[in-house]
Formats: sequence, C-alpha cells, structure tokens
Amino acid sequence: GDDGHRTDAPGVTANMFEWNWSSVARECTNHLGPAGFRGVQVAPPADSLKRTSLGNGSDTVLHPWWEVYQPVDYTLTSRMGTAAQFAAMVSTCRQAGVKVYVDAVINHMTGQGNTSYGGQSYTHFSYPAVPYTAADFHQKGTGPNDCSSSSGGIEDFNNVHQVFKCELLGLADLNTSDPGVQSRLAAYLNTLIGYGVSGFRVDAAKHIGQADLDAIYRQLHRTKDGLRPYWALEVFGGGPGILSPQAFTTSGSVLGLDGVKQIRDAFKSYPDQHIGSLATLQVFGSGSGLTPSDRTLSFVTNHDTERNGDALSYKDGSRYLLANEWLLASGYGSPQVFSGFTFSSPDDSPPSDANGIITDADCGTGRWTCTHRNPGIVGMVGWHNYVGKAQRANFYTDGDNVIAFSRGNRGWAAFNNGTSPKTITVQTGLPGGDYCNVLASQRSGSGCTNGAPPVHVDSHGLVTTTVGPSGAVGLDRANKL
Ligand code: LAG
Ligand code: CA
Repeated sequence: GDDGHRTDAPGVTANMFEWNWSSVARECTNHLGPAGFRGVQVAPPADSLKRTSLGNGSDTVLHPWWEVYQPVDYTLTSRMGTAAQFAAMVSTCRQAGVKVYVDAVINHMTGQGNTSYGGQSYTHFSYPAVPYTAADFHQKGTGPNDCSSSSGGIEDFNNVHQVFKCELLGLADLNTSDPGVQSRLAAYLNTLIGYGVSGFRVDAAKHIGQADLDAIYRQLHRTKDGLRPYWALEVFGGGPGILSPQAFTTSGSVLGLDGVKQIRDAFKSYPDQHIGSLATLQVFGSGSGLTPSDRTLSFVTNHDTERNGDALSYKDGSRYLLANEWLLASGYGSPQVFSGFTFSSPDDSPPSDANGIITDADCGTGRWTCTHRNPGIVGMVGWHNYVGKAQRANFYTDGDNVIAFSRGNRGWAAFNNGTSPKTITVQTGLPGGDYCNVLASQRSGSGCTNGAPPVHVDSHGLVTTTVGPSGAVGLDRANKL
C-alpha cells in the first residue's frame, strides 16, 4: 500500500548547485560523506535549452545558469554531464553514504530557443523527444484546461487559476492534470529513482498545485532504500490560502523560503547596514510563522534567493557562514548548505567550456564557493548529527547579537553576530570537563587538533568563553577530552 508522503527526513544535505556530475561524485567521496552530509541536491539533470544567440538589451551571457530550468526532454544529457556520468555519480555518492536528491522541473518545458544540449529540435508546445504536443499544455483560451489571462501568462499571483494554469515566465505550462502528462512525468522521476535517486526538490510546485502533485507522487516507485521518495515542494510565501507554503505541507515537505528571509533579517536587517539581532532567533520555526520543522527543508539561501535580495549569500562572508552554522545548530527543519559558484552578473554560469558544458569544480580558483568544505560548517555538521533530536535548552541572549543554547545534554553552541568579541558565562547543560571547539578543531587523543585550546566546562555545567565577532563556539560530548 501507499504510505502517503511520509518518508525519512534527509538529514543535512548540501545543495551543490550546478556542480558537474563527476565533481559531485568526487565531492561525495572526499568531503561530503566524511563530513557527515547525508545527502546532496543536484541541479536539474534533464536535457535543456541551449541558447545559440544573446537575447535583447544588456544580455551578455550566452549560457546563463538558468538554461537548466527549461527542459526539452527527459534524457539526461545536460550541462552537468552525460547520463552515464549521472548514474556513476549517484552510485558513488550512495557508496559514500550520501543520498542524491534531484531538482525536478516538471511544471513546464522550455519557453525559448529551438535546440538543446542533447541536440534535440523543438518549438513552443512541441517537444518531439518526449514526446509532448500542443494538447499536453495549458494554452491561452477559455476551455477547462486553458489559461484565461489575457497574456497567457501569470498576471495575478493570488489567482489560483492563473497560478496553476498560466505560463510562468513564458515557459510552456504542462497540463499536469492530464493522466498522460502525469504518467510521462512519473516515468521521468521513476527513471531517476531507478538510478538510485532518493527524492526531489520540485521546481515551481506552487504552479502545479496539490492535486496534480499528489497524482504524480502516487505513481512514484520506492527508492533503492525501500522508502517513499522525499518530496520537497518549492512554494514561495505570500500567496493566500491553498497557495501558501503551509497548505502544501499536506502534499509533502516544503522549502523554507520564508525562513530564509527571517534569517536574513536576524543577521543583517538591511544591505550593508547591520541592525538585525540574533536575539530574535529565540523563536524561529512554527512559533515565528514558519512551516513545521518536520515538513521543512531549511536553508540560508538557494540559487534564487542569493540573487534576489531575499537572503544572505557568500558575498556576506563570515556572517553568511555564521548563519549556516546557527541553522545547523537550531534544530529547525532538514538543514541544507548551499554550495554554488561565485558571480558578478546575475546571469553568470559556473566555469564552462565554449559549448556551455560545465567544467570540473575547483575550490582553489575562487570561482566555486565550496561552503560545504568550510571547517566551521563541517564542524557544525558533525555537531548537528551528534545532538540528533535533543531539545533546545539553556537559551541565553545578551538581548542583542549574542545567543547560546544547548541541545539536551549532548551539545552546546554560542553565536556572536556583533562586531566585537563577547565574553559570556552561561549554563551549557554539559558534564564538566574540557571540550574542543568544533568550529576550529576536533578531539584527537587527549588534545584538540589545530593547536586549538580546549574549552573548560566546570562541574556545574558553566562555561566562561569569549566568542569572537561573527564567530561561534560549539561543544559536543563526542569532542570531550
Ligand atoms: C523556479 N522555481 O519555481 C526556479 O527556482 C527558478 O530559478 C526558475 O527561474 C523558475 N522557477 C523556472 O523554473 C529561472 C530564472 C528565470 C529564467 C527561468 C527559466 O530565474 O530568469 O527565465 O529560470 O530559464 C528566463 C528568462 C525570462 C524568460 C524565461 C523563458 O530570464 O525572461 O521569460 O527564461 O524564456
Ligand atoms: Ca502550471
């Protein structure tokens, strides 16, 4: 029988945005698995639009990162590699203990161009390599499966008819209520599950709607681990009623996009003007209006929000890292660390060859952010895994930009988002002894690595420690001397 949408939470995942398949595989083995990441989210793997000329106006990037959000067919020839490289990546990652989650673009097909990375030709509403014909799409008109807006696009994001059945950004909108379309989409996703994929980030899920999402999900196979696939729905906040992220939690988990904004506002209220306060994070989660923790994929940023002003990004430096470290400690949602590429123009792609094929990621060049390799992040991934579901306790704040808390009696952490060091004396909930600060070191025999001084917790559980600006201290019993 079908057990609905209940599935194991994915644990900490890394969103390796537009890393090519061979680089993701290498990263699973050498970094993600050893660091304790339990999963990796990868960019849309389907064959997509390949632009052949620049658009109008100020367009200077021939192959923008967003080509991959315009599928042409469901073969796996993409900017990130071949089907064989994809399959090898999934298997290598699984061997490293890292499950693979795919960004599934199933609301629409491409809205521009006429050729793909896989060499397929098409026109709007006709994608022969699937095949899809005009009858498989919502089109401008007045019939039950048509879009009735005057432009054929979504003009009113609070109008449920338009949100579901009109074109998002001019992308050909699949008639996802049609059983034939549903079975082709399910076949694509089941092919991925057959490769060993464990679940999906469903692109533009808000524009598919609960009923169609559920009909597709019901057709999905179990994963190689015998579980129902993870199903994380992309639903931007702001819509009323059934268009809200909360309303989609009956169909799966949802992306924590409202949380992204709350995190930004706590760490950095306005661009270049630091007036937020970490003290606000005493309440974060359903208590601050967010979707339930066990239904949320939580993160500090993703590929959209790092460009649209909703989020902190790698450009915020140590403050961005601190926010990620805090999220890993917070216990809210299934935390995901975003690791993409640096950009100056918002359209920039990662390093690619002349044909748009993305080249191997290299953390030494400054072109890849490699956030998942940062030692503080890695330390807090281990801390997160060690504390498990232990409840938050001993919350402390200076009322401004320093907070600290324990997770049961397994771990304790402190965060300082201020600009000067802060010395605090607080209850850790931990047994007395000496601990290594996991942000900078780990236990090795009777000492801490990297020559880091141990942090002393007294016999009453009190610690006196100095937390540096944009710094953190993390202690757990796995790193007790
Ligand atoms: C998403 N979630 O719902 C993705 O997270 C987001 O990154 C996608 O937009 C969007 N939905 C569609 O999958 C991205 C870019 C858009 C880009 C689109 C399609 O943010 O800018 O649109 O991918 O590639 C581009 C042009 C538009 C044009 C459209 C169709 O920027 O001007 O209308 O292509 O030709
Ligand atoms: Ca739609």
